[in-house]
Amino acid sequence: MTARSTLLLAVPVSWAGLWTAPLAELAPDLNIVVHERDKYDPKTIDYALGFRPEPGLLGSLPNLKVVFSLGAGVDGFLADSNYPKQIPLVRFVDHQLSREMAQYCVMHTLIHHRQQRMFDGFQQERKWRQSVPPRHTEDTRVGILGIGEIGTMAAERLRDHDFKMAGWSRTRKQIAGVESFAGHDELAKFLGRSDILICLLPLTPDTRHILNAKTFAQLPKNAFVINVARGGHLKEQDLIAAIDSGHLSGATLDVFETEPLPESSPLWSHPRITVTPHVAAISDPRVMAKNAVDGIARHKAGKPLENVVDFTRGY
Ligand code: NDP
Ligand code: OXD
Repeated sequence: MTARSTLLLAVPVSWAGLWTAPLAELAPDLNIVVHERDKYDPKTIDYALGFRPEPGLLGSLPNLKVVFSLGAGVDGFLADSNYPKQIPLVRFVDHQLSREMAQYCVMHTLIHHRQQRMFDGFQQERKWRQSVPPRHTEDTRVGILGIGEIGTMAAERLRDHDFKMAGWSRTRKQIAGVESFAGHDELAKFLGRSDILICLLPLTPDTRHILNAKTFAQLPKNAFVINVARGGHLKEQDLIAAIDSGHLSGATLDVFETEPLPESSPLWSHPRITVTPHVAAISDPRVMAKNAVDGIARHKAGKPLENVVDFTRGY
């Protein structure tokens, strides 16, 4: 790194240490300031790194050059109506993150497919029950909404477990063993063939509340839903109603409209819903720090940045 630049870390102060240490180690010449912990002049900030920065913050930095997201999803930035869209926003794309996400999808697909929660119940009751109707993997159709970086890896790994795979995206894909459905015109057909539906879409105005009563009605009876993308994709009351009516067999949810999920939420205790606290993938802060340091070096060298968000698409 040539001239000394300043990076603003826009994360809760109690978490900041996770990134300041690897950033300082990887880029000793980089000046690091933590929002709400350190005093700083907004004019001195060249780069910013964060996940859900407070609205208006990034727009108040007159010399900001690049923003780096700590997450793959950038809805936390785009929710800020004052986000400075002339400044490139780089999202986090990482093999390890995709692998953990794919693992979560495989694990919860298998837990459902192999009826593990039912066996957990039998164990609680000390019941030895072998007379369980088999489910044939080749006949079980898994559909992934969003077949990007993470969705593609999840689809390939589930395909390798012999599930019948399909993906839905804006543009047509060619992935061996994964049927491609593209655009709104093909959504109903895609849903109609999805016994297990996994949401891996970015949260944008087009995809908000895509997991709603109409969508659930288009799924086959007894379909199962896994939402691992954003809570804003799901209408929680519609999901509960579709499960309670007997149309859906259940759901696994890692993300919620309000996080942390309030103690009063009925999702916690629903017998057919599994809740995890937004932990499908926990990225290594060192990898995240390296991503930002490499991006800063590219920017300084005048090289094109990678994984830049397209503000017109919203992801
Ligand atoms: P990508 O941008 O690589 O992929 C997004 C996919 O969604 C693409 O296939 C894209 O289509 C498709 N898509 C977007 N908008 C539409 C639309 N309107 N209609 C149809 N398809 C659409 O994202 P990632 O795979 O990297 O990440 C996906 C999401 O996963 C993140 O945005 C984040 O919300 C979530 N996530 C959750 C984590 C967790 O711990 N729970 C951790 C990491 C990510 P096309 O390919 O045609 O552009
Ligand atoms: C992400 C996340 O978007 O952790 O990376 O949710």
